[in-house]
Amino acid sequence: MEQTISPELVAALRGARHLVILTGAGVSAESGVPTFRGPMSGLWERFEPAQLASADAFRRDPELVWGWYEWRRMLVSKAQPNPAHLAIARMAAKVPRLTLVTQNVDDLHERAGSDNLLHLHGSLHHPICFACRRPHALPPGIPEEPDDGRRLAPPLCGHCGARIRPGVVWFGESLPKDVWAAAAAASDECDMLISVGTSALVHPAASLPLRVAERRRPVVQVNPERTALSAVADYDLTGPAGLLMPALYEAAWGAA
Ligand code: BJW
Ligand code: ZN
Repeated sequence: MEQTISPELVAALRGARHLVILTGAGVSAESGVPTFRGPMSGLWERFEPAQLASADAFRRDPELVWGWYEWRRMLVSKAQPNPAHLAIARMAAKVPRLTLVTQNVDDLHERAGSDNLLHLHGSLHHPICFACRRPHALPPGIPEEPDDGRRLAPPLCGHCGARIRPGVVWFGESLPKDVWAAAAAASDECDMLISVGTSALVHPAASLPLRVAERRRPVVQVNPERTALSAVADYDLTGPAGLLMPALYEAAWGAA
C-alpha cells in the first residue's frame, strides 16, 4: 500500500510499546549470504535449496547435505552484519519491548548486538545427532572448505554413534515448541509488526504477520520485491533492508 515512510508510519513506530520484527534471508543478503529462493552461487548453482533442506535428502546423501551446510556455515562465519541488522539491534533500545523473530539460521543478528531473539528454524551453529538429538560441539574457528569442494562426511555422535545433522528445521519438521509459542504470543500482543526480507511463503512463520493484521494492528513490509504479504501489509516499503531499516530508525528517532 504505502510505499514511502509516511508521517503516519513514523507516528505508529514511535508510539509502539511492543514491536515485533520478523526477518528472513533477505536481511542477510547484503552481508553476502545467498537467500533461499534466489540463485545459488558457484559450486551449488545446480542445486535447489528445497532439495537439500530435508531429512530425506540427508538420509539419501548425508555427505552432500552436510557439505552444503558446512559451506554455508563457512560463508556466514566470514560475513559481517549489515546496516539492517545494526538498525534492528538499535531499535531495541528505543521501544519499551521488541521481539525479534528470525527464520534465519545465521548468527548475524546476534553479532549485530540483538539478544533474546527467537530462531524459528534453528541455527547453523548448533548441530545435533540425527538419532538421539543430543547437541554436538563443533570445533572452534571457521569451517574448512569441503575436500572435493562439495561432499563432507558428517561427524558421528559421541553418545550413540549416529550421524550428526545440522540443527535446523527442515520441511515437514516441527518448529521448536517454546520458540514458536513465544513468537505467536508476541504476535498476538504486539501493536506493530515489521516483516523484513522474507518471501512469506513458508508456514507457520508466514502466519505471524497475518495474526497481527487480523487484530487490525499495522503490518509493515520491507522487501525489494512484492511477496505473498504485499496484499496484506499496511505499509509496503520497496527496497533493500540495508537502506530502509536505517531510514526507518532515523525517521522515528533521528540519526543514530
Ligand atoms: C531482500 C533483499 C534485501 C532480497 N533486503 N529483502 C500451511 C500452508 C502451506 C504449507 C504449510 C503450512 N504449514 C506447514 C506447511 C508445510 C511447510 C511449508 O510452509 N511449505 C510451504 C513452502 C508451502 N512448512 C513446514 O514444513 C514447517 N513445519 C511445520 O509446519 O511443522 C508442522 C508439520 C509437521 C509435520 C508435517 C507437516 C507439518 C517447517 C518449515 C521449515 C523451513 N525450513 C527452511 C530451511 C531451514 C534450514 C536452512 O536454512 O537450510 O527455512 S526452508 C527455507 O525457507 C528456510 C527459510 O528460513 C525459509 C523462509 O525463507 P525466506 O527467509 O523467506 O527466504 P526466501 O529466499 O524465500 O526469500 C528472501 C526474500 O528476501 C525475498 O522476498 C527477496 O525479495 C528478499 N530480499 N534481497 C530485503 N537486500
Ligand atoms: Zn546420538
